[in-house]
Amino acid sequence: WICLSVFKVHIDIEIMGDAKEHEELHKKEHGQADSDAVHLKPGLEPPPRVNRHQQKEIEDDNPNELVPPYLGKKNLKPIYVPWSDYKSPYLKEKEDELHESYRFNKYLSDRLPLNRDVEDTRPGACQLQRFPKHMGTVSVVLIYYNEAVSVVFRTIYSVINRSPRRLLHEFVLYDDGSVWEESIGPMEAEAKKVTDVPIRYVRNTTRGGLMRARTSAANFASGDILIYLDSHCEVLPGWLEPLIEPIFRDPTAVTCPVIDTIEWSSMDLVSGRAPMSAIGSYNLLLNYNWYPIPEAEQQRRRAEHGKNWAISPIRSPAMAGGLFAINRKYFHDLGAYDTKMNVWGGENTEISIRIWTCGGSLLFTPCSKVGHIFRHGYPYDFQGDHFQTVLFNYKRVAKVWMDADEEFYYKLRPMAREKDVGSVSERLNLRKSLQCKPYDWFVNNITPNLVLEKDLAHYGQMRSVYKTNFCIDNLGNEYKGHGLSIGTYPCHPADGAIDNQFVMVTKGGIFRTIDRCLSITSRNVLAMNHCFDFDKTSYTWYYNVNDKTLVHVRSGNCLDYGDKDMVTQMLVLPCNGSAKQKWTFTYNHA
Ligand code: LR7
Ligand code: MN
Repeated sequence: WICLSVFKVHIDIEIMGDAKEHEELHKKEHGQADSDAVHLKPGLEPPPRVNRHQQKEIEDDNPNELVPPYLGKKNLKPIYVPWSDYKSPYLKEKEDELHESYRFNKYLSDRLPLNRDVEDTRPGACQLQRFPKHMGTVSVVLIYYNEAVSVVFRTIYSVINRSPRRLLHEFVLYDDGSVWEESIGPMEAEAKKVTDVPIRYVRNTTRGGLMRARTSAANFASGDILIYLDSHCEVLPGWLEPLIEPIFRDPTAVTCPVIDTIEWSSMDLVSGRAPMSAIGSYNLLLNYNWYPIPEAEQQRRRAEHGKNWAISPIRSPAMAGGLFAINRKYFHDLGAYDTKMNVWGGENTEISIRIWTCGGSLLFTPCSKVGHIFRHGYPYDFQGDHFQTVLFNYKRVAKVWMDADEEFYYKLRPMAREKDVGSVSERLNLRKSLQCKPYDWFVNNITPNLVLEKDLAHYGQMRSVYKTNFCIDNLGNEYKGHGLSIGTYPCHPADGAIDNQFVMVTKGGIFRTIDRCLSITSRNVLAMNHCFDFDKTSYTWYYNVNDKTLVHVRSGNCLDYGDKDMVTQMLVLPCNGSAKQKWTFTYNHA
């Protein structure tokens, strides 16, 4: 089959068998034809899924051959952005100006080689692994909106240079209707000189948001496995084989690489923002976060993987969202994405719950690492208020997937209750037809951090009687680690986002924030812990509605305000009846 790339000019591209379906879907979603730059030619037979490189190798191969991971090419002659002035003196003003729009150092990116080397920072044992030589072929799918072309192509070059050719089927480059014009034509012409991996370029005329873009882009792919990457990544040596091996063994496995940080300012690749000792999950407000690997999961890995257990795949409740590999057919069977979600956010939670409850599994693969530019803000608008757009998507997740916990979510996020999010019947039907397990199963078996007694006795903001304008507040420490202290802060307006001040006392005596359980240290300091795998001997509390004290049951002591206005640490002290030890909650249930 012929593979053509598309510049901004009109060129016919031959796409796979489901072109018609794709067009239909697109019309339904956008009420118009797909794109003016791409002219679809429906009704063609799908191409054979084995590329000719693979074909040739299969012919002269021992089919059972095991091979080491491909570590890639190094010290290549640098390739630069064709129109770049990378040799001219560095202009600080230019750098600042571009940073303003792109929210990362685009000026520097445009001057750095597109095919730069990166170190293999994986554990040493990763290089000793052996993989089946043929595990199917991969379509690398990049969607983007207002992205700097230099980072898109640095992503592409990194994949080309660090993946064995036999496994690469194509790139799908899907421009989600960018309004900043930077032509990819000359870049693509350069890339063609060093690779024959097809680059399928598709340009949507209107912005669909990342859920619709990823769903639509998948219809242009024909490899066995889809690998989604954000359009500002660089893969590390040996990234591909460990990422796709679990899918080769089980097509319902979905895998995520370990994510390294490409710093937005220096463009340096730094190991370990999301350490390989983490799982992904989300908190009670559905925000994604990293958590330590539960002890039970470590035991499973030790039992199943022997001496190399430390580099074995980790079962993770959720994915961050942008970087993952999935069998292409499985992606479609599983219902792609909820295409009624908008712009950004929530799709990661949705697909994660769907994977687990509908019979699949989600794995983090420690030997596969990919760098990602954590930008310094967003280079695009959220088609409305950022918070409200994300809330819309989250509520759709709650309505479709969370059963009775939908109500619990509204308790914590009252603003979501009245929000109109349109019909979710299509997604509910999907859930039914896939015979997915209940949300409770997910909570009890997959997400240790969400296991929680849902009967709340007292919750909302916890206000001091001693200083009535001050509330208990996690001071943003919640996401910083384990055992961190919690303090007080001026109370936020109750009808706003009070996330940092939301606390609960359950009927069983658990005192917690949105994401952490509260206990006391040996020095009687109130501290935040992950709600699993921690010493639970000192975590039971009792709120006395009559004298308004919060009593730490084992010691019999009371939570005390302390002596400053705004405290960053709180103690439990012998109860003394003073106003410093009196508190009120927004809501109390008998
Ligand atoms: O309207 C849009 N159309 C798009 O095509 C908005 C975005 N996009 C593209 C965009 O160009 C990018 O390639 O979608 C991709 C993701 O957008 P980012 O890079 O602005 O998102 P992010 O990296 O800040 O956000 C993370 O969470 C999102 C939740 O919806 C997505 O799942 C992102 O893919 C996800 N990124 C990662 O998981 C990378 C690692 C994060 C960590 C740790
Ligand atoms: Mn990103």
